Amino acid sequence: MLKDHAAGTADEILRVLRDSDRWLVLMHEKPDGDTAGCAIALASLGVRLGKDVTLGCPEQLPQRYLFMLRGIQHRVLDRIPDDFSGKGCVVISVDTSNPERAVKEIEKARERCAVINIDHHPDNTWYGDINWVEPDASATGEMVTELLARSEWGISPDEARALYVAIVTDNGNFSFPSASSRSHECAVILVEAGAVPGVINEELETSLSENSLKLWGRAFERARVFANGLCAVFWLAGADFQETGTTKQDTENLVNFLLRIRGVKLAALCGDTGCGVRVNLRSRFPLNARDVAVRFGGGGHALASGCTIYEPLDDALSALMAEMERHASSCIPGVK
Ligand SMILES: [Mn+2]
Repeated sequence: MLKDHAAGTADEILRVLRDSDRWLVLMHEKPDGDTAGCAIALASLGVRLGKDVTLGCPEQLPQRYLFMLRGIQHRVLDRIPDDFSGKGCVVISVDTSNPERAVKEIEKARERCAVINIDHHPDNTWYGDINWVEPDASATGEMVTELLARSEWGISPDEARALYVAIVTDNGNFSFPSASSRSHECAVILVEAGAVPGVINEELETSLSENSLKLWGRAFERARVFANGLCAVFWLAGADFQETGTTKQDTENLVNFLLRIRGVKLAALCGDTGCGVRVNLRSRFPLNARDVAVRFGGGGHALASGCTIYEPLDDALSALMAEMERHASSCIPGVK
């Protein structure tokens, strides 16, 4: 159940959706299951309501999530289309904490149409006309589930499937500390609306390619545990992607493996993208992945965050490891 304030915002969003004929539903860069599931569910709703819907993404949607589309077209957009303008046009941005992570020119789009921002990242910059931000939600998928459950339109089986994917991919199948009674309540709503957890799990967990496994093998071989066993890193160079025929999309969730090493509470994957080293960070309480990411201009959640370090890989790695060690010793005295 939504608290009063959130319920008011949700009702306002429903009103704008009802009154708008053209919807542009947007995912964030490096799309994950949460942003993809939420955006696909909303696009499906729009199609069901007879709206003119565009589902947009700053880059190609990973193979793993294509099964959610069910005939819905998605477009890679380098910026918000110029002709997306005027009364009846609404941009809906999901799971996207700031304009830099969105399709370009989302802020400019506000001059010509309404922008709705639905997100659960605590560092969301409130860049929309309507901002619904709930850091307690384990996924933006929970919020969209509550939004649709509250509407007169209900949730179709396809939308339920996409929202279930959004939730389970963001809260680790209800295993992360973020998973709450609310997460489970949303799951009940979605299963009753037609989501089949076993089938969804099979779709998600059998999408690995041989090439990505080979890429992961390279990272695993390089795993390094340090700071008295509290921290771990591994890395991938540009050549690793080329030689295995993979892209950075094949590294989603890879960093989580490091947290399975006994004693490790802070983990990082460094991937050389050719224009900076992309760092994925994960932590277990009391260590805080976001505290490390912000030192390099990044952000995210307390236990899952990221940043880009604009240095050669070796320099980026040593700066990162020093910062991780510093953070670990500040949280747990006697590390060094
Ligand atoms: Mn999310």
